[in-house]
Amino acid sequence: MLAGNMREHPSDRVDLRSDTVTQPTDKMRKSMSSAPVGDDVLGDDPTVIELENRLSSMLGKEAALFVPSGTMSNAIAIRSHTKPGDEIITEATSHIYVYEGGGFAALSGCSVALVPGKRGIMNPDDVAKAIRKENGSLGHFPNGSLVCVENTSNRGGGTCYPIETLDAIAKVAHDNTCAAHMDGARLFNASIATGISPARMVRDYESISICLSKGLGAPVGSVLVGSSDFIALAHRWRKMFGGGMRQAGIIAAGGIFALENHIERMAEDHARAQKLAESIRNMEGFDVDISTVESNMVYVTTDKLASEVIESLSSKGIDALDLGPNMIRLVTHLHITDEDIERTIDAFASL
Ligand code: TLP
Repeated sequence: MLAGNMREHPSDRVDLRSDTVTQPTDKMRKSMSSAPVGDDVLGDDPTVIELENRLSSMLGKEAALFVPSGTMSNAIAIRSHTKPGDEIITEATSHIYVYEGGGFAALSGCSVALVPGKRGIMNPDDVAKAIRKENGSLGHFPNGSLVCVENTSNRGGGTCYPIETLDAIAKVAHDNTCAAHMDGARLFNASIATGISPARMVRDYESISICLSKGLGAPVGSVLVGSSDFIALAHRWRKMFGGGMRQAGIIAAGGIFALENHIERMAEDHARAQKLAESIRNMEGFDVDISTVESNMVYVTTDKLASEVIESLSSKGIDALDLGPNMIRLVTHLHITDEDIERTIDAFASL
């Protein structure tokens, strides 16, 4: 299955920094260039409407909203579910906490209760312990009102939540009158890795954010999915956050193409990440916790400074990210071929 894969985007470099680096393929560009468009702020763009309808039905929900980025999608979800002074509950290394500029505080006026995760995965009991309520605290506590779950977990290593854990966390949230939001930036990776349908995974979640511009390989955009009432509220916040786009069908078409053509192939990205991980973990000076390699990411710990390793890799044509003093992340995606994996393994071996 892995053999004979062609690089869609010609480059003499192997770019493993993120799955966000993909370029639209020729076929995707063609579908974008011929997409019918309209003014989506006026609700007129047929391609945006088609994308939203497809994703809401794929996830078994009523409605969806196309937004410019995963960060905005999470921000709109948080703003729609909470009031200023509320608290969100999320895993300590989650994207919402670590990488969104503190948007939950600045844009929603929320504090955060952090749950320690194992490989980025929260335990339902720890989520329950982290939920605080104003009621009964003589006004001391904020109101925990939203539990956020990231699947796959990026900093966890691209790890996938077991379905029982997803269900149990949503139950804990609901038993404590909290909403449950899923940052499903890489939900389709989780689905391919676990064999569980996206609709089943998100069954008990009120809102889900899906990124089109990561493993799916579209150039721009995310989609927030939920009930009709929730999406009506989210639509208002998208307006206020400045995320309404006019003839957005031209980019939504890339998302539709990706949903039709790029989901099943993620299995190849996962197999290539596995190959990378297994080869690098046996090399002196490097280690990989293989139990975290469940999808398209490999986090490598290094004896040397990660920034130095990145520089040496770069001189050999391999691009990676240092995400800590001794931590390097490699992410496989649409443009990474078997030859690229061999080249990367050789580059690590020569360091
Ligand atoms: N993640 C990016 C960086 O910001 C770290 C990456 O290269 O992995 N949720 C999750 C789980 C994400 O990993 C990301 C992006 C987002 C949300 C935000 O998406 P964008 O970049 O579209 O705002």
